[in-house]
Amino acid sequence: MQVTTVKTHAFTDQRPGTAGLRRKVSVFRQAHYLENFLQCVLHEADLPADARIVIGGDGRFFNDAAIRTAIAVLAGNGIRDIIVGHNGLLSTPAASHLIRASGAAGGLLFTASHNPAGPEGDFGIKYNTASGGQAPESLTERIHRRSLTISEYRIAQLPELPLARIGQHEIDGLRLQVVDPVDDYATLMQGLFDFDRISALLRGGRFRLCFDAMNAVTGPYARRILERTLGAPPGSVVRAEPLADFGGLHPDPNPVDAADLVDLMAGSEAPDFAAASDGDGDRNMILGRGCMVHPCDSLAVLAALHGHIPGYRGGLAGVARSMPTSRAIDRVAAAQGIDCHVTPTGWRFFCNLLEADMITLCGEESFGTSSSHAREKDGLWAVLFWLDLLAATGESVSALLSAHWRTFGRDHYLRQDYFIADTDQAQALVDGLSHACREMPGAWRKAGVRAASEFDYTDPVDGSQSCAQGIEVHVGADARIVFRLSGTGTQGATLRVYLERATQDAALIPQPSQSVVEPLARLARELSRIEYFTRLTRPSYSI
Ligand code: G16
Repeated sequence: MQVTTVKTHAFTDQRPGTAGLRRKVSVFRQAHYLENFLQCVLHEADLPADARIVIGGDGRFFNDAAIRTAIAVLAGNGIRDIIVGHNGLLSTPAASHLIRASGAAGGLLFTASHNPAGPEGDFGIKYNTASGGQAPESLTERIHRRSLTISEYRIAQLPELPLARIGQHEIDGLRLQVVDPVDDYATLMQGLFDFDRISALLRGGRFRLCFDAMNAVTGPYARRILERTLGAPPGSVVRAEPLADFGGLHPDPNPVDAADLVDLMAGSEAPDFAAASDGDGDRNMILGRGCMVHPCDSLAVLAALHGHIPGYRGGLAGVARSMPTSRAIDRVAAAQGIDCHVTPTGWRFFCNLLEADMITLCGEESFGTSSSHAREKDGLWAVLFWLDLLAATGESVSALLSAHWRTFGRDHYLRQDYFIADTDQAQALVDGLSHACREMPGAWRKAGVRAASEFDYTDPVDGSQSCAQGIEVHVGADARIVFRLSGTGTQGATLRVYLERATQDAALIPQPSQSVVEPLARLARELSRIEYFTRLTRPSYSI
């Protein structure tokens, strides 16, 4: 194998965010950009010479070219054992599982999740460690530091790689295994859920479901598992073909980007159950006839009813949520006498807790839920969990949700996003809030502000610290506002304002969350002076 050392120059913008490095495709296509980053990952990941690496992506534009480049850089650095998904496809949870199941030293996942795809869209890369989970912050920071000084990388000259041919290929000293992306993942799901019970529900003909794969990676997974294995009628999975531009969609399963699914479930022809997933298959949105299950509630319901599910009958070691996620799960944990850990936003913060067996279920407001079966969030897993619950209880989605609220109360919840073109303005706004924390309870007592603080996290497993992870403002006895800047965008900044009010009041529980939290939204605008800093008078997006 011929290996070349290529002289390069450093890029200053290769600091990974909440979930890997995400940039415009045009940025990734600059000469040396991807190779540099990969070389820095390989330097810092400190892999053994015989390391096996798993590679896959969500199929978006540039996926194929990036994977070929990655294999060449890996081979150039002496890595000769590579597993790659057929045609470069692997959902994020399936890749996480494959890394663990194959004893790989790590994995490269090419995805920008729900961000738009295509030549003008976004691209991304994540490095996952042998645990199957995303690189911890300490490692991504080292990768970033190295990216600022890199001067050369090593790359192998390889013939055309047979990514479309499943099987084991020996190429000039490189062992390349091209695998079906669904096989191992489907077996994993079969071990967790009662497939006979779900199948009886779906095959009966009376129960109808619609799964929207949004032209992204989950199509082949959902078709195989829901239709071919479990017997949902063909056509139950829609937009099932992964497309390089996701068909122009923004594959983010939420009520704005999947509004047509919400409309379908509100109409007279609504099926019994609907769900959607995102670009790389780690997010989920669950809907019943006439209702959407907010992801914060979904996590709480799954935790409360886990005893119905074969894979979780042994009980939960504990649960976790990210700080901005509603506190619905906290009350379930308290009732079950288990710990509820609160982490910064970013799935990677759950990984140490999962590895240490401190938690079994975890989730986030950003439509992500998962368990100890993988080290990433898992969209289809959440769908199967819900279907198994429906099959076990014979109840509808809305009946399970209402019963949950009656038992535990409800957390009305809304997230408002402000797209701010000028990142300095966004930072100034957040800095202003953070400086004002100490005085806030005194200055805003009449408005009900009880406490305000910046969220700092100490990982209970390795003691690592992550500071300034958002600002939490407690209002009255039962409400909370959280402010933080998104770490997944590729342009400008996005201020996220999370509004939450918990209630046990039977009259308030069924009200729309939007109206219940509106006073908090007003207070959030006043506290943060959004209009002063950004001239924005209303959120760009509310979900
Ligand atoms: C990623 C992370 C999640 C996080 C979400 C939103 O999800 O894995 O942990 O909650 O981004 O992050 P932010 O608020 O910083 O934009 P995904 O599905 O995009 O990989």
